[in-house]
Formats: sequence, structure tokens, C-alpha cells
Amino acid sequence: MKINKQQIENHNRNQLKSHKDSFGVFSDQLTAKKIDLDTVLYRLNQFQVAIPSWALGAGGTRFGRFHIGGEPGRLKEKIEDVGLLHALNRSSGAISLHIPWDIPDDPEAVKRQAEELDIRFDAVNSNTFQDQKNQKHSYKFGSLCHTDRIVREQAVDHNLDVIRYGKELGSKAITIWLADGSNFPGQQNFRKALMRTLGSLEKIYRELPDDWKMLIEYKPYEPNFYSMVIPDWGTSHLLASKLGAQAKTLVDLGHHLPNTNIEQIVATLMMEGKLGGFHFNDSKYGDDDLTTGCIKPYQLFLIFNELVYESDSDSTGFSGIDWMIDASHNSKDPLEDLLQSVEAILSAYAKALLVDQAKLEEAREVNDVTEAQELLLDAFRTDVRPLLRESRIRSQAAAEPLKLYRDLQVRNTLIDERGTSTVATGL
Ligand SMILES: [Mn+2]
Repeated sequence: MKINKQQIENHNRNQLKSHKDSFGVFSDQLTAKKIDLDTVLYRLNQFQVAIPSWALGAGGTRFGRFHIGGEPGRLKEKIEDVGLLHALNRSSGAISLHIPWDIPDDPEAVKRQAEELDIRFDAVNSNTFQDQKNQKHSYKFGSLCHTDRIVREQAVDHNLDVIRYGKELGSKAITIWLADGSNFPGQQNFRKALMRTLGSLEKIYRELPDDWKMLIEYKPYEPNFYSMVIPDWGTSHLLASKLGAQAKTLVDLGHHLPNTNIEQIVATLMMEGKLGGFHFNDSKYGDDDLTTGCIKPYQLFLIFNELVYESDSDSTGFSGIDWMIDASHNSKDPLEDLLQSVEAILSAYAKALLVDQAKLEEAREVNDVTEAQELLLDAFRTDVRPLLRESRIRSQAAAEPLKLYRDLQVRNTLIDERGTSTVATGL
């Protein structure tokens, strides 16, 4: 299925009257605050969030999985689905692939298809957290950290394969998330496990193309519940620093213990030039992979406030940070969920762009705590929906992507095309 220009235009025409009224009020507010509307619109328009191939099908938990019908079974269909999202919001112009789930049989054809849909290939992800069919050595007791050199070499080789696939498609980064760790006290020598991981990462880093990044993800627990080899941003940063300039830390919002001050982590990493990428999702308890912004929208806004603070000198927005959604769904249509996530991300970003950074800094300098807080709340409480609609209308996206998705009955069309029992590869 494809969404054409005419369908978008018809939809936008129907939204125009009510949009004009609300946008008029909004732009008056901006003028009163002396905020340049065009700059804000330009920055919103530039912002693209990559869609992970594994979020396009029904997600599962370890208790089971419920089909949604019309899931993309092949890479071609996954790219098609991202094409639908991008046509609707013009903010999802990238796909992140997971190897071996998404090995392209014909890279040239895959590239052509993506180009036609205006989609580029974001970071490629390696997978040493599960054993694949016909795999020689098991990762049951770790991969890059394994006690046995042969297993480590197999895991290193897999990562090098992932880089090769990524190069063929035009990716510029590899994301490494390790499930390595231990379930019981005494099981693993912490120092040796970390040093072996560093040694394996060095082998991968040496083969990294000059214009690539290595993104190192961290996670405090799960699937290992006593220790993880890379449990936190400090360990990720330590490894990235030892490896070199192309290695950076990746922040996954769900990979923190409850109430961690993620915005502060972001500030520190940006100060050091070591923030490489983001995985957006939301959580109430742990790595819940819920829709971005559904539980803690204020936290998301505060994170963007730190990002915007550092990016101010760069008018195009953020250079060198990869943005991606990393979520998984068992109870919603994943495409609807992704539309909601992108909307929440852009909303937090838009609000952060409204913060008067100069006044905030002034308030901080004179320790006017109340004023500093009020400045943030004023931006956070602003209804930016008219702004996001305007941004989308200007870039030929749908004014209301979710509404058009439902009006066009996209899911039913996909079920007609692909059937009710297709299963997307992935978790
Ligand atoms: Mn992640």
C-alpha cells in the first residue's frame, strides 16, 4: 500500500479551517514572546526519527504474542510500512535494521525502494542476545564478554558482518546492545568480563569505516538479573572513551532504574561530545517499551530542553545524534503507536524550542528558583499541536496523521494484502 499526494491534500483541505483558527492564536503567542516562527518550523521539519524494523509487527512479552494482522513479513514490507508512516508525518524518514532479522538479499533493490520512499538507513543493530539457527557457539553465557575466545570471535565476526550489510545500504552507524551479564553472585568476574568486552569491541572498532559511529547501549538489568557487563551510562562512556572518537554512548530511555535523572545524563554526555544516539520509548517500571511520552511527558520535555540548550549554536538542530524509536507492542496497532510516538517526540522538542534559554540562565545565575521553574512550565504547558500541524502541512504531510491513517483504513488494507497470519521477524 502507498499513500498518495492527493489523499494527503484532500485530508489537509478538510482540516484547514479549524487549523487556521488555532494556528492564528498560537502564532500570536509566539510573536508576543519574540520567538521566530520560521526558525522553529525549520528545526521541526529537519527532525527525523528512525523507525526500527522490529517495531512494525506485534511485539511480544515472554508470556506470548498476539497477532494484529497484516504484519510485514519481509524486509520489503517493513520498508513499505515505514514509507506509510513517513508519507503521513514526513518525520519518519529512516529505518533501523536488525541483523540477522533483516538481511537484504538484494541490497541494490532495497536501496532503490527506500530511495523512492525518501527513506534512509539509520544505524544497523547487531544481535548476540539470542542464538540463531545453525549457530556454532551459544551465547548462553555471554557474547563479547564470553570466557571462551572462540565464542567472542564468533560475536565479533557477527558485528563485522553487520557493518558490511550496513555499508551496502548506506548506514553510518552500528548499535551494539549486549545482553551479557550474570544471574547469580559469583557467576562472573566483573573485571575480566568488562576487559574481555573491551577487547572484543576494539576488534570491531578497528574495522569501523572512518565515517561511521559505534553506538554503545547500556541497560541496568534484564535479561540478566544480577549484573550486566554494561549496566549504566558511566560504563558505556568508559568503553567509548577507551575506544576512540567514533565510539559514543546511546541512551535508551527505558534502560534506567526508576526515577533516574536522564536529562542530567544527557547534559553530561553532550558536554563531553559523547552522546551518539537515542532510543525513545516510555516506561512505568522498567524496560517497558511503551509509547514515547505516554507516561512521563514532562521528563521527555526536560530531556529535549537539555538537547536544545547544547544545540543552540547549530541552527539546523543536532549534528551527530541518531534518533530512533525502540518500542514494542502487544496491544496496539504498531503503526498507530509509532505515529503517536513521533508526535510525542516532536511535541517535546517543539516545547523545548519555546523555552527562553537566556531568561532561564539569568534566573539560574541569581538563584531565582521559582522563576526558573516557571520558565520551563510555561513552555511545557503551551499547546503546540497547531505548530506541529502547521509544520506538517508545510512539508506536505498529513495535518492529522493518525486521523488519516484511520480514515484510509490502512491496517485493513495491509491485512487484505498480506493476510491475517503474517509474522514480522523480531522479538
Ligand atoms: Mn534500545
